[in-house]
Amino acid sequence: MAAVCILDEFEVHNNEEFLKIAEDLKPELHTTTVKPVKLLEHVKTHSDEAEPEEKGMREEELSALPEKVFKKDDSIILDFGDHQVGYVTMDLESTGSHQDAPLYLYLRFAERLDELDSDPAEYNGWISKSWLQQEHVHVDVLPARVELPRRYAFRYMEIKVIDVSMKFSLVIRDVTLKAVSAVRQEDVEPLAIDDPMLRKIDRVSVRTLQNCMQDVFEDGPKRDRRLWLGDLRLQARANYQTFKNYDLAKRCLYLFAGMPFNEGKLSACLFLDPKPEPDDTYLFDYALLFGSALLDYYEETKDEKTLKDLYPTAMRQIEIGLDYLTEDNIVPDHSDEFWCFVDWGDGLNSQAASLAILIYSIRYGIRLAQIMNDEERISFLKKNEDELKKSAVEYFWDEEQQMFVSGAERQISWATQIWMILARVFPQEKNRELILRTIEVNPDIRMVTPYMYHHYIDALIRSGEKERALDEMKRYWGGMVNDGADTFWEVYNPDNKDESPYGSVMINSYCHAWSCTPTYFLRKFYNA
Ligand code: RAM
Repeated sequence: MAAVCILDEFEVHNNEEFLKIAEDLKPELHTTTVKPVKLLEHVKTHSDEAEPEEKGMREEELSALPEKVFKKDDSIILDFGDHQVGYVTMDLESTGSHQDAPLYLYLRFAERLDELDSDPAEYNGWISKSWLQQEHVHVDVLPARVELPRRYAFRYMEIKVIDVSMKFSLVIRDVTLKAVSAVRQEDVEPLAIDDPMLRKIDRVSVRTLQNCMQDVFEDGPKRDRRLWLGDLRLQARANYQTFKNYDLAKRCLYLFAGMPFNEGKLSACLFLDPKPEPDDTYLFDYALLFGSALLDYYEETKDEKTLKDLYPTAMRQIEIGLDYLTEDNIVPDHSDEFWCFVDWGDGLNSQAASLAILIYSIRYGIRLAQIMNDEERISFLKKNEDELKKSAVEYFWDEEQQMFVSGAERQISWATQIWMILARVFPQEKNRELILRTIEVNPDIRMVTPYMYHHYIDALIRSGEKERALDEMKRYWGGMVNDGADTFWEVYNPDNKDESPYGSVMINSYCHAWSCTPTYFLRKFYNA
């Protein structure tokens, strides 16, 4: 389990003007009515020993649903055809004698069919099991229209009858979903690339993004359903190439800048309800990357008012980052805390990557300062950039191994090399050699999240390895497609498909914003 860094003192300084701008940009959600496309049933046959034996699934047309009569322990799985986010209504009736007892149902919602094979009662991860999408529902009087109050993220809905009575049975007349999103799929231009796998990857990316675009850019509509700064930066990039909903990006940037804490730090994530509030979690890298998200937004929109409003916040994050430097001009090693995210990999030492992310953020800061004609800041940042690049080489470059190391144990990881490449500590040709060497050496400390893979693909493209970047996208995101993804996942480690940062894959999110960026790469760098 990651040690959670809870701040001793946490003082929020709301900027009401910024929060008002964000509130005024709150989107009206589009709604779509969706019906299941088919029914799935576990087929149970009896062997000679009379032991029931699972023999896979039987598929049926949706039209068979109202004809079915459900007794105690009967169940059915409704397949909604694609990943959905929204609100479910069920029309239920009884058949037989008068309903002489409440109907008692168990409902489960799953993003992937496999999830239904697991038992939530066995969940023992370290984050709340309340995220598991399941309900127990009593219905006292039938017929009834049951409107479930919660929003679910799912493709499959399982309905199990815990009990009816000996005298009546259940009939499910209809189940309907009101799907919600801030954007509509039809507003996205088709991808102008013929490769069928890349087209699939693009389609799944766009669906992932759409289902995460709600009141804000959520990280995952199943979990955590909130606005994380690191996720926002990547979602916004994908959004600029697809839905182009600039208002939602602007709203999220103002929300972060509207709720700094302590000496001006940005929180790693925000809650929206009952009212906007920052989480008491600071992540060094996420806060620094605010400037990169702001520059992306400005380059897309040329919205000078927003740039002017939010520029001081971006600069403050860099100053705070610089304040952490040791006498040796490096970032201290906080790898035993949840302090600099980088990736969810077990045992990853993030010290060198933290420094690289600081250098990367300074480069973005310089570009912002240039647009603002802020000469003083430009020279201050350039000086720091040069010095930090020197200390990165001095402390973390291992001449013998020709790779960057991190922490007292001199750990070699994929993440460290990738962030040093993105920080442009070396010129492009040397970066290209480094990324190729990393691929060849394949350090044991691997990447596990699509968030880190995004930066890997970025590093390949920036090092002039565009074709290889395409192959790697096909291998990684294509791997999820081949494993049945309708939307891309929070965690995908091709070497360990049961990987979960939380102690159980049951709680992993299978529609996760930070995984949607192939559409950004494909449309920005490869579209005809
Ligand atoms: C998880 C979420 C989120 C991410 C953080 C660091 O809780 O998956 O997307 O940004 O980790």
